[in-house]
Amino acid sequence: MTLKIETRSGVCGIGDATLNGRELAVAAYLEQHVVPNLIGRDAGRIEDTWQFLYRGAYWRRGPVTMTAIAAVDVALWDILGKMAGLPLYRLLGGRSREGVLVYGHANGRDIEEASAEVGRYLSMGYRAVRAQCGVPGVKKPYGVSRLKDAYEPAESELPLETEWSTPAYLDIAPKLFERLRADHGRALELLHDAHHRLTPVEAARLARDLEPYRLFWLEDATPADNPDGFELIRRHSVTPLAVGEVFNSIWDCKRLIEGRLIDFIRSTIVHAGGITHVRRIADFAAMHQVRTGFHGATDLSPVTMGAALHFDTWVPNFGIQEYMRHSQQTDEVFPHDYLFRDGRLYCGESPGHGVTLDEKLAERFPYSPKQLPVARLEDGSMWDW
Ligand code: CS2
Ligand code: MG
Repeated sequence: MTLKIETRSGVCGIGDATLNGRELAVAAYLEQHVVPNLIGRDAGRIEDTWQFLYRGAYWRRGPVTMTAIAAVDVALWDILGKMAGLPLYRLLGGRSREGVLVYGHANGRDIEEASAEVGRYLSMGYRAVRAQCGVPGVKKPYGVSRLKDAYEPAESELPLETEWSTPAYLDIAPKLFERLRADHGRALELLHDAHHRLTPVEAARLARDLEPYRLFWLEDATPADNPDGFELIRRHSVTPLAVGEVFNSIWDCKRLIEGRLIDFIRSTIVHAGGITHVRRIADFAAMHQVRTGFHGATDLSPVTMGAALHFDTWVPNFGIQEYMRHSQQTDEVFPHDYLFRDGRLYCGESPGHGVTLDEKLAERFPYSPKQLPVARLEDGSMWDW
């Protein structure tokens, strides 16, 4: 879902509005409730427009609202860059680093295959890799996909039913990382995503069991709806923790950050109110030694990737950026100037965020609704996917 804003003088900016599996809700929110408020406004009043859309709606926060606001915000920053003739990172305050460290996803049906995939990522030049593997006895476990470069878990019109077994997972996950360190050494950065499936005490056990393998982070160890759970994990382990891809506001992050209950904040531009809001989150995180680690699965569009890379190039407390490659079709629909070299992404120097939209080509790919899977325990109980 892409929003295009055009000024009276003919300058265009684009913003990503993709909320995977709930796309049309954001489209309706934009079309019916946001766009009529934008007509005739000064495109340069980015902060005021943000406040207008956030405070002015009375109903605050939530993924649909914050994704819609993000789309407007990113499109306006893009316009500002084009009007100033400057790349976005320069508008934010200039370069803090040359390139942006990224991680890709290696996964396999078993430990053997996952380790071979990590090797493949290393040979592509990656310095950091997220690793996931199959769980014995579990059909369609999280993170093991047919696609090896992209990551598109929303596969069917109605949610795919998948299975989950926490005991089997807690048994295999440390074995995976033991093997990865044995096969690939200590220099590589390794990451892992538990995708919200553990209770706090289970997450504490996993974080502790993974300590010998020095993870860069353990992600979404337990659902963050209740941030208190992270205190329990912290009491038992020094494995760094990352959280926040499903957050949409600084208020979701506040307690976790100020309590130093996490090490990396994952909330990214498209789902957390755009550059204007994520900048506040990053500054707040910096005060508590928490670094950024933006979500960057392929179900976030190249527009979000482009904007995130400018942000990552500027933000002082940068940690890492997730990077899965979009399909060739997606790359063609969204021409962009960022590039990957030796494990890092480099944003370009074109004005704005450097990503454009080929509207003619996009017409060739009509919307086909897909929802994310759901997960159930072996006895049929609904679980977190
Ligand atoms: C995942 C996401 O990349 C990640 O860390 O947790 O890919 C997530 O599953 C999807 O973006 C959901 O649409
Ligand atoms: Mg994740």
